[in-house]
Amino acid sequence: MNNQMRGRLSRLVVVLVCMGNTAIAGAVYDITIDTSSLAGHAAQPFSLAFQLTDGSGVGNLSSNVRVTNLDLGNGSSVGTSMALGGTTGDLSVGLNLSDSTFLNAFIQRFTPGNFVKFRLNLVFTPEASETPDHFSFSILDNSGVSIPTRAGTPVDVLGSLDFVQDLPVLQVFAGDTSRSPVGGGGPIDLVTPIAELLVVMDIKPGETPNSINPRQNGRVPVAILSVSGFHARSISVNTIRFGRTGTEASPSQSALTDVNRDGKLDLLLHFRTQESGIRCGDITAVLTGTTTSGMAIKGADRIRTVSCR
Ligand SMILES: [Ca+2]
Ligand SMILES: [Ca+2]
Ligand SMILES: [Ca+2]
Repeated sequence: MNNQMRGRLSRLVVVLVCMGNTAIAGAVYDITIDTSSLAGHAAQPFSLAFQLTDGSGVGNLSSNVRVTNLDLGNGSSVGTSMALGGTTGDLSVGLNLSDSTFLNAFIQRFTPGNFVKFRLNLVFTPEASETPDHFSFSILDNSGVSIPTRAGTPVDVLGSLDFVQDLPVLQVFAGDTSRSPVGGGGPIDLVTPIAELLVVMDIKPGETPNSINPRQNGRVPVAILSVSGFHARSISVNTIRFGRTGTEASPSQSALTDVNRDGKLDLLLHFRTQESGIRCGDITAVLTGTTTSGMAIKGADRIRTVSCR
C-alpha cells in the first residue's frame, strides 16, 4: 500500500468512526406520573396522549419513540385508542411512534389510578435542522384539551424533549394550579412527573455472574459505562447510592477509567457491601443518582449472593 492509499484509507476510517458516533443516538427514560389528584375530578374522563412532530416537515423518519412497560397503577384503559401518522401498536403491547409525517400521535382514554408509569426508548439521528423533531406527553381532559401545566399554554405538556443533541434532555412539568381545566372543575395539582435516565451499569466489571457475599466486609466495584450520547463524567458522584433498592450505600471510592476498553472513560465506583443492604437471595442491585445538571439517573444489574448457607 502506498502513502496516498494509506492517507485515503485513514480518512475513510475517520469518516466511518465519526458516523458511528453520530449516526444513531439513543436514550431510555423511566417516567412516573402521580395521577392520584385526577380521581373523581369533574374534568374526567381523562386520556393519555403522546405526540411526535417532525421538524423537517416532510416526515423524514429520523426519530423513533417506543413506549413500553405501561403500568396504570390501579387504573385501567377504557375503550379504543386513536392513532395518527406513524404510530403503531398500543399501550398493552408497546407503542411505536415514528416521524413518518409531520404529526404522529396516540391517545388512549383511561381511568386514573395512583400513578401512570412507562418506559421511553428513544432512537434517533441527530439533525442540524433549525426546527428539531419534538416529543411530548400530556393528559387530556373530557374536552380533549391538555390539563394545564407549568409548561404553559398552548402546549401544557407533562414532559417534552427536542431531538437536538446526542442526548435529548427530557423536561418535566407539574400541573398549573392557577388555571382550571377546560373540561370543568377546579385546578388539578399534579406533582412534577419523575423522569429517570437509564444508564448502562456493570457490577464487578468483566465478571459474570456478579457474585456478592452479603456477610463479608468487602467492597463491590460497579462501573457506569459511557455510551453514545452519555458521558459518565457528567455524573455527580456524591449523589450516587447503590444497593438493594438504590438508596443505600454512597461510593467509598471513585475514578474515571475506561473499564470496557472502548476508548470512552467510564465511572468506576466502589461500595462497602455492608452498607448496600444486599441480602442473601437478592437477584438484582440498583444504583440511583443525578447528573451535574440535575437529571435523575438509574441503573440495575443482576447479582448472585454467595456463602449464604
Ligand atoms: Ca425528523
Ligand atoms: Ca459484571
Ligand atoms: Ca469505556
